[in-house]
Amino acid sequence: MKIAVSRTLMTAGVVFLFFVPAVGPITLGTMNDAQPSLFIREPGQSNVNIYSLLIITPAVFKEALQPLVVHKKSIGLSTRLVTLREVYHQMYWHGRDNAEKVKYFIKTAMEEWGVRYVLLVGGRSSQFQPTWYCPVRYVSMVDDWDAEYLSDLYFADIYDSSGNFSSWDSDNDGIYGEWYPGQTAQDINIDLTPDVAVGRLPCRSEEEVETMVRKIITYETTAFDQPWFATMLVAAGDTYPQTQNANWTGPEGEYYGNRAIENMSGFTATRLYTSDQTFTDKKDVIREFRAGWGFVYLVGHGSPKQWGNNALNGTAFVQGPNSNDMWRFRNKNKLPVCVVSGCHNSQFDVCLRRAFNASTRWKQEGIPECWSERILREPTGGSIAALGCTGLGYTKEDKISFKGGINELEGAFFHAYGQDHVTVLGDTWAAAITWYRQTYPVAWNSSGLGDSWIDVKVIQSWALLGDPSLQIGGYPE
Ligand SMILES: [Ca+2]
Ligand SMILES: [Ca+2]
Ligand SMILES: [Ca+2]
Repeated sequence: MKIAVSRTLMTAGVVFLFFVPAVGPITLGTMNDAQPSLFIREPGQSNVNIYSLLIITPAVFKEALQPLVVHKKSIGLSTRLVTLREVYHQMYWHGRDNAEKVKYFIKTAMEEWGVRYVLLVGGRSSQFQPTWYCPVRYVSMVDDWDAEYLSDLYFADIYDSSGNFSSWDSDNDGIYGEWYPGQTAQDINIDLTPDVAVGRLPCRSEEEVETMVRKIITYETTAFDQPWFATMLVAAGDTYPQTQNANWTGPEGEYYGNRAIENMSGFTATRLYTSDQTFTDKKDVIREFRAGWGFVYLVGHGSPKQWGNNALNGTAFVQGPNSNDMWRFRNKNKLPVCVVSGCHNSQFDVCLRRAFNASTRWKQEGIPECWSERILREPTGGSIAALGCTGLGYTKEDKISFKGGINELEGAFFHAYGQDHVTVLGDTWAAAITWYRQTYPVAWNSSGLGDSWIDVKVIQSWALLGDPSLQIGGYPE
């Protein structure tokens, strides 16, 4: 009888033994739905470079993702697709809920396969029930707007600073990332540094998956050396009017836009700024978007539906494109990486049900998809990826120290790409978060809503919607 013994899969101390006789798999102490381990390795076999990219998806999207798997393999990126059913079978003994099972699976896949990039496929599966195609993690960093918000960083911060599984729930009560206003953190010492690059395609139908697969394949095979790629569009304004606070001098959004441009060596930039009235209406952004850009950076204020910024000194709010305008871009296959700076633009749990509640309707959460989801899957153009906030986007103006905030994190992203040449999208995302994490150490015993609390929210809420293994600028033929 051939006996294969997997490594201890997880930290819970349960050795998962698989005996594999001729008649098929029999497992020790598991239920009858247990399956052979995906992680069996031969004695002495070192297989830590087996797969670079792990795609986790519900079975319903598996077929639509096959062309992406074929494409990734064809460009030399070893890729493994697993369904959530397989994940839950493999992690039968691990994880208190489905999101934690996914996280344990990612940990095992890193250790047994050498996975570096994880693509989560699936958004909400209902506009009326709180159900998902692929699990999400809410964190309880409560402020007077967000009782909780989504954090995909949870799936990337696998290890704590001691190398142990990072649960984000140190008090072990099944509520994650708890830090309430005016109190010290209940879930402390969360590492927050990514150990693997994680992105999500928050798709809700096979058709949306097909659109994203087509966009990714087209981008990676055609963007290389194209003149449009070496260009960057920035739209911004006076995020904080000085009329409201003497410290809020000058147009902050434009300042950060200029800094991003300075970091993007070799890129030709176009600025649409409210201060010189090149940005006075959303038509200005829509018109320019059509030309196609390597990067688009929109710096201002947002909601799940809208984005814009103030005219100088806050004399008026200039609306930029909202989620109903994406079809107007018509930039076809010239797809930018879009960094949208504002509150809630990437709040990908919005749904129609929230239109029936006065508070969530007022917050513009009663819509079928958020701004970043919409631009990501627009079939006639839009973007190849969207980076933005799932909650309130705190800036340095919200901090006592007057340093850091979401704009600094975005700047680190452009610095990582333009100066440090980190060209795989998920790595660029991770580099920015890692820089921020190191630059602004967290005091977990400080008060909720204070500077450390803000720093935690800034990096937890900054979601990468897109393929983390995307080669920015595509591959040469
Ligand atoms: Ca970590
Ligand atoms: Ca907790
Ligand atoms: Ca200002």
